[in-house]
Amino acid sequence: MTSDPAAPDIRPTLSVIVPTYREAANVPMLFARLQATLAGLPWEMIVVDDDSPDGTANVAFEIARRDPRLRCLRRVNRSGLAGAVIEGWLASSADFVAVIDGDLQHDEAILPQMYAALAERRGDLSIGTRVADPKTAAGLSPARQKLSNLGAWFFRRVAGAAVSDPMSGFFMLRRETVTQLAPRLSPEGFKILVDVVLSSGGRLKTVEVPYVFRPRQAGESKLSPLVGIDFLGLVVHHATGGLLPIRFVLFALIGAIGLLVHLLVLTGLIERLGPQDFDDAQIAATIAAMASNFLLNNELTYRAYRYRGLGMVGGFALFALLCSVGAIANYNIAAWLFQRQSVWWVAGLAGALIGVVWNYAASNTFVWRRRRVG
Ligand SMILES: Nc1nc2c(ncn2[C@@H]2O[C@H](COP(=O)(O)OP(=O)(O)O)[C@@H](O)[C@H]2O)c(=O)[nH]1
Ligand SMILES: [Mg+2]
Repeated sequence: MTSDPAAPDIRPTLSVIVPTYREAANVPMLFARLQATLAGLPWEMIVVDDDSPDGTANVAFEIARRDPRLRCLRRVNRSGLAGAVIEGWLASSADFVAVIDGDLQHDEAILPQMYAALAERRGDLSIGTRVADPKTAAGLSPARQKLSNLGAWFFRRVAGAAVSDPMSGFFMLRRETVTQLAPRLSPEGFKILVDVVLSSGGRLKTVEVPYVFRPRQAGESKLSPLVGIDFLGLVVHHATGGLLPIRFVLFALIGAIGLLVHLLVLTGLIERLGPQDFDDAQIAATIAAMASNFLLNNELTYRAYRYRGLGMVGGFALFALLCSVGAIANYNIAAWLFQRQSVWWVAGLAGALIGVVWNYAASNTFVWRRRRVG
């Protein structure tokens, strides 16, 4: 036990959830900063770690042995950012729950303001909004700022909610709100705030607290800017009343990009080689499309289970093999349907649908199994 008067077993009013993957160096620093910022409020920090190879969970448990304000959920054979946050929220018994990145990029000093907005019932959802530093104008890079503005504009259109930084991973809500929303949230995503707002049907009154986004100090980023596409997946998922899982939406979206790659490569080769080499051009285009599908799915849809380095060769071979089975099924079903009712586009569409569902199921089950590498 520490001598800090806030430490004795008072039920926490606020649980701050920290999803971590390889953040061993940052966890003790974040805990110390929360102690300074949240002094006077019964709070706890819940680290949800996906079995990081750098021993993040052990670092957290080491602190937890001395101070009950830190708890750690260690997950094995399960990974993914949104799922970790949801599990952390559901492990809390506090009145308010927050989420903050474990890499010190979010400014924890605004937590009391975020808390006050909810406690004083000025809103249901407090969001930490990233803004540029007024002194140095540093913060998000111009490209990221543009992307972020575009995201906010699009979000306003689809969600009808004016949130200036919907991609923010730093926010707070009442635990009862989370309990109501939890069954509708997707554990596969990255942008959990988008999911929360869309799942609530835009009913949550939001309060924004600006802060300057800091550069990462220790460790490295695990998310590429590409994960912003998961935003589209979430929108389609909600537009279909939750029927299509976001992972499937991403998979199908990437499949559509693959089709584009196929047609581009085919056109390019035929223009160069001439139509007599159609068969070779078609094979090359198919391989290029498969490679594009594999790389994008590896980077995005199955990010938590992705192949790296040489492992990618084996992963790609397996993916290509299983997709070939999908292509054969697609071809045969379309041909059979065309014979029976001769509407070409119905037959083609049905074949393609069977193909994408097969490829998705096979990818989930065999290619990106529940495994975690590096
Ligand atoms: N539990 C868990 N945390 C993750 C996972 N991927 C990323 N994180 C954490 O999520 C937070 C944001 O990730 P980060 O790599 O900083 O993303 P960036 O700020 O967009 O570059 C950090 O605290 C990461 O440690 C994951 O698969 N599982
Ligand atoms: Mg970060």
